[in-house]
Amino acid sequence: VKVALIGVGQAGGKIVEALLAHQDRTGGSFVTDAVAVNTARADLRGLDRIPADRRVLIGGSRVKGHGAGADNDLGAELMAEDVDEVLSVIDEFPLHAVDAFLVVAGLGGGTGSGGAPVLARELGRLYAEPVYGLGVLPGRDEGGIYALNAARSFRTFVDEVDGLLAFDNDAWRRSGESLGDGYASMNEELARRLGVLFGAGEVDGRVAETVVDASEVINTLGAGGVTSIGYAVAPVEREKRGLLARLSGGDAAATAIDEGESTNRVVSLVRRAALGRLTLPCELRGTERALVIVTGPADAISRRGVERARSWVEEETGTMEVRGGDYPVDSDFVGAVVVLSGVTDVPRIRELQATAVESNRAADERAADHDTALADLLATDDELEPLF
Ligand SMILES: Nc1nc2c(ncn2[C@@H]2O[C@H](COP(=O)(O)OP(=O)(O)OP(=O)(O)O)[C@@H](O)[C@H]2O)c(=O)[nH]1
Ligand SMILES: [Mg+2]
Repeated sequence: VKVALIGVGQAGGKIVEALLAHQDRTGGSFVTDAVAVNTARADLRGLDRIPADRRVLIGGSRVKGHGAGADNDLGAELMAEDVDEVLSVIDEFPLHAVDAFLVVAGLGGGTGSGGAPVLARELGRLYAEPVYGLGVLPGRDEGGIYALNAARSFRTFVDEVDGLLAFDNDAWRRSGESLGDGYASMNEELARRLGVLFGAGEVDGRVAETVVDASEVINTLGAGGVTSIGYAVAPVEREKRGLLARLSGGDAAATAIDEGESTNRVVSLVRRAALGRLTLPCELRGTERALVIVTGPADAISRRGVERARSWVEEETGTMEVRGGDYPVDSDFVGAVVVLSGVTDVPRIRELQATAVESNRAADERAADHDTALADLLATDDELEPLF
């Protein structure tokens, strides 16, 4: 699946660059183009892979390149005012090569949180290609304003895209790491998962029926709703295989053993991917659609394993709509990606929405208290005449 990436805000830009770095490292080709949009000039300068003519400063006449300061109403306004500048850069993309757009943003701040849903709406209006979102949820320790921003942005963003991929910083935080180091490794983990998801369906020259194609990815993501992704890897043990083949003395016996082994390996990898840490932790039950992608050297991907894993995912999720296939690559490991789309049992989203509602109520209360306190502090108009 060829995607055009648009990062909005600082997190958006950094994650887009992490995807570009991942693609360079793995020799992939799923990113057709990449743009970064920000209200902060310094954040745009801090990027290093996205070329200067693909960095768009918005809101310059109002916030002078200093950012939206975690005000996502402002972020949305600035994007709406300057969206034509963003669209004119996107218009230069080789669109015939683009299967989908991916709008990436951290939802806790101002620029990405407010701007990403506005941009997604415009893209959806103008282009026939699906528009996906990638929304990053703030950590619990980031505080009330970030939770409130994320909760409001999330519910808006999900309505404006054909599918919202979610990543929860809170679930991926590691203690003892500086925030910067933490983000770098989190962005890499995310890139690895998206690399398999979008890289699948880009396999040239191999048209085996079992290879995942772009339409399977799009049909899984593309009917709206929230998507979470699981991932697991295991090394391929070539020496052991060679030894077994020698000991058993015959090719047929060796193949039989290998097939059983690799079937089990694929099934257990897929289970680990689905039951381990997801990009957005959620219950498997209640998922609307799923996609199982097994990647690695073609001879190590057991077809029977993929089929069994698919049935297992069907049982666990309770949906019949489980697609699956291989994504052959040259590597010394086998990996499994499980895409869960249309997930509904997500404790973290429920919690964010509740926190946001509560902090809204508390803010109203505080504002009222503050008005009373200020009135108390100052003498009244009868006691002291104001200047004008
Ligand atoms: N996963 C990940 N999350 C990040 C990263 N940088 C920031 N975040 C998260 O994204 C949220 C939004 O932060 P920014 O992207 O800096 O905000 P912004 O969109 O630039 O908005 P303003 O600075 O308020 O204009 C933060 O609350 C963090 O939770 C990153 O590199 N990776
Ligand atoms: Mg910023």
